[in-house]
Amino acid sequence: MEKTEDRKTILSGIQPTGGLHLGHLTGALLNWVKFQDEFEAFYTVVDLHAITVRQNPEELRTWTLDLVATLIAVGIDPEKSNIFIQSHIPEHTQLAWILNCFTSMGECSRMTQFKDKSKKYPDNVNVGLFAYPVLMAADILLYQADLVPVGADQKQHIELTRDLAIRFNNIYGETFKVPEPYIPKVGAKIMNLQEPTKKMSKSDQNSLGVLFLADDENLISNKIKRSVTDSGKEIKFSEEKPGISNLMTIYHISTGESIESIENMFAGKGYGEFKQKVADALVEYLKPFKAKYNEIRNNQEFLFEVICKGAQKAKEIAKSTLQNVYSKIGFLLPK
Ligand code: ATP
Ligand code: LTN
Repeated sequence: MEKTEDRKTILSGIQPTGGLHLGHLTGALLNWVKFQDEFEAFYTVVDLHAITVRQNPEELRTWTLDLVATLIAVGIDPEKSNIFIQSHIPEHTQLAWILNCFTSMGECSRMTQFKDKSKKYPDNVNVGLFAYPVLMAADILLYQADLVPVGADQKQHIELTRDLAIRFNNIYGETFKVPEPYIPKVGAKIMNLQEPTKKMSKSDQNSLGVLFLADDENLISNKIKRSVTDSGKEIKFSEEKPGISNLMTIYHISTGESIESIENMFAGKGYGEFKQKVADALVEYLKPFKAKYNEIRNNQEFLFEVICKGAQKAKEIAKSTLQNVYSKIGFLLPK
């Protein structure tokens, strides 16, 4: 699909660091699908980001292809969107280096994700982990993205991206589009079922709290039934009830029922009955995704075609932005 002047650009990324969970779907991927008709879409599997935490090479390769298949299975259409692998486009690291030189140590030190991950992996607090948000800024600014759909935890990184774009533009003249985040109203932060004040995260030690898209029906039901709920017995959406509110969000996503109508439907009913209904609804909701995933994942040739085509289009735009940046910085361009 050709880029036309009036079509805006959307870009987002996701790490190939394991199976996806429900939070990835609601916080990010459903919006990737939603916007692919209206925007020129670039969706990248950020393998360079993934290695800020130690990865097993075979696993990383497998997860990368799993993730491409997942993106297509949830509804990202490779005929409409450019799906590509970050490391296939060296311009990402090239621009990241330049942006590193415009980012202060203080800015990176303040990033919540850096602080959290440094605590989680104290033996591997590497420079890549520190500079992670600058690489993310490069991912976004290379494509002159207008909109970046992400979950709530990424807001701070997009703010840094905006600051870097504005800073660079102020010094060298208009070079980068200043992007806007898109954070959904519902589902931007799905909570861990066992610790509902913590976001669901694929790297959690206790997988009982995480609803993986690949979990089978029994496992999904079990995890929901064993989820931690709050004191009291009302099905009500409120800050004091993080466990029940999280399950209500999941029910809303699975059925389309509004939060208000869920409260009415389950007035006077107990937690046990509600959990059963949430489990049934989620199992039903995920069924078509599972069937499609299995079909696509087995067609490796198709997956490679998709990422080669995606990389071609991405390369064109990335190259042109980087050339412009090189020239503005004062690098001598080869003849
Ligand atoms: P980690 O495994 O360290 O938790 P991650 O899953 O947050 O990493 P990514 O896989 O790159 O990292 O996340 C992809 C997208 O999914 C991002 O836009 C992120 O904001 C969103 N996301 C991740 N977890 C959740 C969640 N629990 N609820 C809503 N959105 C989420
Ligand atoms: N840091 C993001 C993943 C990511 C991303 C991006 C998201 C890397 N590059 C560019 C949006 C745009 C995360 O979810 N952990």
